[in-house]
Amino acid sequence: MSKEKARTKVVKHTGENRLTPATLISIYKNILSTRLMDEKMMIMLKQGKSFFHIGSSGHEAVQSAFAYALQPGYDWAYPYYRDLAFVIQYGVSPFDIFLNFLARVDDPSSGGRQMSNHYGHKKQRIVTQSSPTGTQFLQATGCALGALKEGKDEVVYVSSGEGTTAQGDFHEALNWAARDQLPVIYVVQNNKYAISVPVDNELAGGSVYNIGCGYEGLNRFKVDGTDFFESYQTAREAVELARSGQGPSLIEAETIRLLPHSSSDSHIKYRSKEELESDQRKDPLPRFEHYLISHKIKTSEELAALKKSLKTEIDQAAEEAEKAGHPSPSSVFDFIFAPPEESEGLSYHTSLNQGDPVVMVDAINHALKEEMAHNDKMYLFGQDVADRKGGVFTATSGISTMFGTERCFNAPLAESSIVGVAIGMAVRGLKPVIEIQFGDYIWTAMMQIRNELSTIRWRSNNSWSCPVVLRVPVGGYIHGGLCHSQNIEAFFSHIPGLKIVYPSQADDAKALLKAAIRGQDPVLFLEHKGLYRQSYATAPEPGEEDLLPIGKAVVRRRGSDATVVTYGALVQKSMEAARLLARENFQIEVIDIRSIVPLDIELILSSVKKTNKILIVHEDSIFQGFGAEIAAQVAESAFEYLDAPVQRLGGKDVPVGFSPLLEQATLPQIKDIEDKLRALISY
Ligand SMILES: Cc1ncc(C[n+]2csc(CCOP(=O)(O)OP(=O)(O)O)c2C)c(N)n1
Ligand SMILES: [Mg+2]
Repeated sequence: MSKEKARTKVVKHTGENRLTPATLISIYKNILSTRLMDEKMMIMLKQGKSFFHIGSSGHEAVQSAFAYALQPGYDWAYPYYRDLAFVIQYGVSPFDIFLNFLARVDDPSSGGRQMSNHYGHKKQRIVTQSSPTGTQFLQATGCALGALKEGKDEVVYVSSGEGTTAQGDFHEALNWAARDQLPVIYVVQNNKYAISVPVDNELAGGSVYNIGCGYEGLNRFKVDGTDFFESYQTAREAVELARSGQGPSLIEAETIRLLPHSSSDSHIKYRSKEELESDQRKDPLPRFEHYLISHKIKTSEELAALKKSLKTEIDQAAEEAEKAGHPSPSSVFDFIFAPPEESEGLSYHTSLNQGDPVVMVDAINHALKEEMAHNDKMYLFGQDVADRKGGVFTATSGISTMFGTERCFNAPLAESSIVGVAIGMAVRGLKPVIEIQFGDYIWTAMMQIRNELSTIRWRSNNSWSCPVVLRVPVGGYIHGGLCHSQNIEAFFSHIPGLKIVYPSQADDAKALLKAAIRGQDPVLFLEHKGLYRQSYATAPEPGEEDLLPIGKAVVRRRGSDATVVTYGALVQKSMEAARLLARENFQIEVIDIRSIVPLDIELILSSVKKTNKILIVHEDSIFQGFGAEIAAQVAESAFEYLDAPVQRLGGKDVPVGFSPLLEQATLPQIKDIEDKLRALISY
């Protein structure tokens, strides 16, 4: 289909459907079960059995319609917290929902780790959902991109409320999906409120359907989401379009929110009695009942009997779930990273092969090329990464030419898109290795990194993993000013579930990047721009199977008078300071930690126990810099061995200026290290 021919329509119910009476009854049971479960959970909440609930009541028709139009376990689903009717129609049992509600260990969503209503089910292909509104859109888009790359005709469903369409991630997702004509369906359930904020206060023009109009190639539908038949007609059309390669669809489904936003909300504060009454008249449940009776599929007596038996079933499911076990407190540490069995088969080398000398950026380029050849599930994308540019630093030069633009391609200029799409590809078993062009611009992707990427394994209790590698050029000393000089490791080191590597030499860069790519965890791989072509960061090139373990520091220079712990661009400067001091017979030990997370604290402590003095040196500004963590751990674990207070040297707590004089005044210099060391030794 040409992009110009994308469908746009306000759907009108034709009154026709080809569904059998048995199917209609099963749909009715789904809608009714959802309603009964909402009621049951609100009662259990009042009994103090759980802590939170978000109701689906009023949204059931459109949710049931889309779940019915898709193939559970084949198609992929990113349902939002209000999607109970969707998930049970998609094959999750009421018992499993109650396990989630009660935070029990067998809850298939998260084993009691995430709040209720955060759905996930590996077998049904319901991908673990987190709490930020909007992040799911880009991940669903990435999952759809993955389907396309793998040549599968799978469709991806993703949903949210209307308020969430004000988020940038929503618009970024529409842009990418329309650009690549991806098989993804965005179902926006418009219940007119985002908690208390009305839709016309949320969106310019107040219409989700209209707001999608600028994305060429996007099919758009507007339906009455309280009408099952209208919703189902649209769902079938959107699924058919996606499955047959005719592009993504945006559906605005008008729904009603019969309950307050959540169990923590009281909507009588901001909604009128008249409005609430008018919503009741659109309730999909009695409307569906009326349909079944008027079409002589069921009598009202039969429906009453059905309701009674379903209520018993729901009550029993809840009771059974109450008997289930709780997660054990000691399990909190499980699945921050991949369990050891997932990393089996990786063999690490601590002494690397010695090939020809290579500069760091070429070592990285070679690692990427070798790994692209090694793993055909690997995809490489970012801004400007494709040839002929091959990356603004040439790290990806030649790769799209060698492996095709199917596997190495330019992403839109949107960091959240790059990370979100990579997450969606990774959960389905692909290996995205992405480039964020400058660390200074990673911040728009922070939500995807902090609340999604790094939590997926833990929050799904090991059901899902997300081994994305993010390559990020960082650092200063290159006259880059405020926004091309930043160091970012301290911010990210605070996030459990994310490994961080920061090499100082070409050989380490290659062998560590290869280990990151072959591993099963998300890795933030920091590359210092100033080291890319530095002669002192050049090293003999390691071989194709040389992998260095992440989390192992190295002693770059042995000494007995003091230990310098450092990384990145400060390794060479510290080595230089040590060399100058050696002329005065001071012997400085220099440790290059190479990985920020995990931190090789053992090597640091063993050195401090020998030298009894420590200086931590980094380029990033000093206040809350990563050195603070090292200092604290050394003070805690080696206090008795210290002959002087733990010392730190870092960048000044100011932005990096463009003028060489300002830059020099801000970033640590060799002389600064030398002075600090001299003072430390003579303490
Ligand atoms: C990024 C982010 N900001 C704020 C919140 C808090 N929050 C949760 S739901 C919600 C309202 C969402 O409204 P809408 O998208 O219309 O969905 P609805 O709940 O009405 O179905 C808000 C503000 C959040 N979870 N994530
Ligand atoms: Mg809403």
